[in-house]
Amino acid sequence: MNNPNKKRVFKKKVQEQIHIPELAEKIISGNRGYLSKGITLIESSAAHHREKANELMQELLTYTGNSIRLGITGVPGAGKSTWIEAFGKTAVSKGYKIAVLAVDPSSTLSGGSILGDKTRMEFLAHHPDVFIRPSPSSGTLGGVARMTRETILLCEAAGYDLILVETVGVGQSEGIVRGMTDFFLLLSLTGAGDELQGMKKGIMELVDAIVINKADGSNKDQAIQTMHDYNQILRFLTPATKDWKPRAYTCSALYNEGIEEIWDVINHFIDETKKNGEFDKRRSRQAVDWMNQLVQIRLNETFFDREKKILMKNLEKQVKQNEISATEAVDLLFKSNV
Ligand SMILES: Nc1nc2c(ncn2[C@@H]2O[C@H](COP(=O)(O)OP(=O)(O)OP(=O)(O)O)[C@@H](O)[C@H]2O)c(=O)[nH]1
Ligand SMILES: [Mg+2]
Repeated sequence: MNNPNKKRVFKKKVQEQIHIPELAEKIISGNRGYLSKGITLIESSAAHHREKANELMQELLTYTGNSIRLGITGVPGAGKSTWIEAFGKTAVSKGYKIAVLAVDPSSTLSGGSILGDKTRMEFLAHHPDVFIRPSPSSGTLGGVARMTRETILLCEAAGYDLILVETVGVGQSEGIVRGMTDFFLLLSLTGAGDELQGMKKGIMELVDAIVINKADGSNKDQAIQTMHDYNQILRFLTPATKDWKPRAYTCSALYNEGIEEIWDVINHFIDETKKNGEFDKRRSRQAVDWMNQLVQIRLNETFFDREKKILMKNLEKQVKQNEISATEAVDLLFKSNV
């Protein structure tokens, strides 16, 4: 007779018995199933899985780094997924193996993932040289950032040499994706006049190129005008990458126009920055920044256990009501051994 409990115990055992060197070997050999397993391990919040995940990252470290990491941002509906489909098609035809990842801030709230959707990426979704992984759907944005960074490394170890990371341009997530990519692209639309006024200067100083999408049909002339407007503004901003002047371009992701031009721009950027050392400098800087952020995360995790969090909430109330000073509250927090 089937005993469901027995089944459950068995499944649990299998999960516990992750043999990291074997998993690493399978990932390096390019096995997609094992790559997915590795990513699932990385996305697990269980403490013993964290240890295993760290072990896996260590095993794979020497196989990582050998890719172009490309970040793409833009408002919802700008055409990011359609653009990735068109750009990815070009990349695949040139022999690249590509991984498409997403950082979706809303997924941490809703538990669902709207990005990295395969419906707009029909061609890529069915191509053997393409690996698509939607945004992790749990945890804080910081947690999602960690998972995505580690997923990039896993994909590189599996032989993917072009990594695309998509994010909605609605705030913090752009900075996070900029911090893990070599080239950062803003996909924009025409009629962005208001946007240009108050803009969003912050985001324009993060980008290496701006692409006005949907430059087709009756929208084409306006797209060209918008491109000129953006170019005017870009001239006065601090570039994100030393010795690189970000420019605006137009394209139609839907009709596959202007994609090759952007391909050339990105390649030119990679060549130039590799030559002048900025490519490696950025990667090193990102690794050190990342280490610092991990220290913060680890400090937070180890310091703030459940009891400390409760104490913190109580102390916050007391500070708010002026019953104790902020300094006194911090003192109590550090002295307490709850
Ligand atoms: N005319 C035209 N329509 C486009 C173009 N690119 C995308 N679209 C359309 O714009 C809509 C949104 O495209 P998506 O690729 O889903 O946009 P997105 O930025 O990924 O959207 P979110 O994932 O929701 O943030 C779809 O209906 C596309 O068909 C283009 O170049 N020209
Ligand atoms: Mg999309």
